[in-house]
Amino acid sequence: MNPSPTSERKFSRTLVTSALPYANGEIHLGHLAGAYLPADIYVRYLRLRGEDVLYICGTDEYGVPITLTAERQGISPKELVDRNHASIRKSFADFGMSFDNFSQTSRPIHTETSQAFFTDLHSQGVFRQKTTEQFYSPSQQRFLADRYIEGTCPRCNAEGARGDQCEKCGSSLDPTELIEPRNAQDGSPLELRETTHWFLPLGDFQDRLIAMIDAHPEWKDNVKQYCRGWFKDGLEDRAVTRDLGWGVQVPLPDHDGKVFYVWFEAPIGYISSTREWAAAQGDPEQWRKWWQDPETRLVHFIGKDNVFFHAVMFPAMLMAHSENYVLADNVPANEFLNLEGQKLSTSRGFAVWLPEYLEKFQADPLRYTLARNLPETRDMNFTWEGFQARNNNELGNNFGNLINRIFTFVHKYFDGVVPEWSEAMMTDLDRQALAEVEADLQEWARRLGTFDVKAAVEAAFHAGQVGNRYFDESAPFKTRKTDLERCGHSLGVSLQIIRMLAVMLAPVVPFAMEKLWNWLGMETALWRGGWNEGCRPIPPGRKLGTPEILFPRLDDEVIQPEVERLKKLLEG
Ligand code: B3M
Ligand code: ZN
Repeated sequence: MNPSPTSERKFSRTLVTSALPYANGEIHLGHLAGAYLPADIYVRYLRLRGEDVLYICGTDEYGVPITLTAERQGISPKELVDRNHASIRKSFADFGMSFDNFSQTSRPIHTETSQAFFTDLHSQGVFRQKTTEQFYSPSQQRFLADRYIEGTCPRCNAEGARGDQCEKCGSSLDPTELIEPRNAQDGSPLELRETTHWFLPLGDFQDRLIAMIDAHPEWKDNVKQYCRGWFKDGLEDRAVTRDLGWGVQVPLPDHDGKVFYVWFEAPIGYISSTREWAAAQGDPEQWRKWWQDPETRLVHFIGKDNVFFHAVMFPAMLMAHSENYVLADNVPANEFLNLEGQKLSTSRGFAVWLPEYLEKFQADPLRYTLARNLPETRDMNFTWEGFQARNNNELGNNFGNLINRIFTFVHKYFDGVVPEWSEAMMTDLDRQALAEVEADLQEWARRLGTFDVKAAVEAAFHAGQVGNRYFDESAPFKTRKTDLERCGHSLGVSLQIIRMLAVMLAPVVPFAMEKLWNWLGMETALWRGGWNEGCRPIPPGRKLGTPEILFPRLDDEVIQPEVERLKKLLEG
């Protein structure tokens, strides 16, 4: 049987994080396919294997986009993030995301943790201070972030270009390039004033970061390529403070109202969420076992746009800290998910939002559809038609139908009790089917161990096909009339295939597989080492539960309205 996922690397526990979603709006399919579903499948796999795993996340609640949204809605940033945190937490829970803790970076524990982290680096003299000129608004008596500045685009002369980008010609800009820069909110003139910020000298850590990447040839090519590109250009100093109102205040007497740059404190949010979890366990210091013990394997699940902050900036921060932190053992970053062949666009509402999806559909079909088509090495595409096909043809016909036929036969002809089946009665057909599914189970475990979720689910799908083929060829619907003993034996063999399918599908479609696990009368808790029992034969004589339809069909009348909705958005 496969060695445990962490034993090859001499780790005794795994700490898994998913990128903290901005509390600026809802979760959509692109988020799920990127940093969340693959992580949840991996964490559930480790729990199935009885591994010691902690899954940490929470909402990322600072940054300019959040203050812009709050101002547009006429509420405070705190009201906005609290409302969105609650909605994101609920939709994640309903989708089956099995976090051990889901915190908020606007909570006091994060302020305390990130300020202590900054103070440690500052007291070591890690930061460089630089004075630069920034736009100051006399009318609002504050420095303005790029998004709060507008003017005439120097490239295309369009009005209303923003300090960071011109929407008209797409040029990325520096605010000082704008013609007649002014306050985007009240149109008042601006003036350039000096301001001093603290910078993390990333170049000082470049050699250690290169050594870290080189020590992990198993990391995905996209991640290694991005990093090597940044190293080739030479890592520059990175500001860790901003002149903003909403953020974690710089804990220095001369902070002058400055706050941390969101990407400095957000990754520290993984640590504060772990501290919050440890305190809730009644053992506040336990967080150190997860972050400062070399036997912890740290894995960050993210989207490709977050590689710099997880493979360069955060590791450099951890290296700089005076205490020994573990560094990421892997950063499996996914590419992007497109929708009906188009790029997702939250600004145009061209997305499938998780709360709206869950109002009409179950979580399992979406988990399965996304898992079968994850953007692991290149951007992938979601279509409603494909979703319907995966649900009806694969979940329904391949798995659901097989499970239902076997349970129905056992209930109808063997009183719902696992029939006599034995080694002595095995035929080549029986042995071949079991060997193929056992090989699929091994492949499934191997693939999940290297974060190849899509290939792991493919192995489970193949096992379902073998199960269906075996049922048809062993033909219990015939042998029940001619040789009831043979009929019982083949149903017993089919139930061994079903228990292995239950293990393989559990991380992907947990809601359905928890039901199946109970119907099979399994004694071990599925998510606390269910793998061991799932790999042992189900003996004759065990009473089986009564099945129900696990994956209801989805007909055109529920799919078409979703297709039409997106078409209307595209037509504009
Ligand atoms: N809030 C997610 C994003 O860039 C960002 C991740 C923070 S992880 C510390 O969409
Ligand atoms: Zn322009």
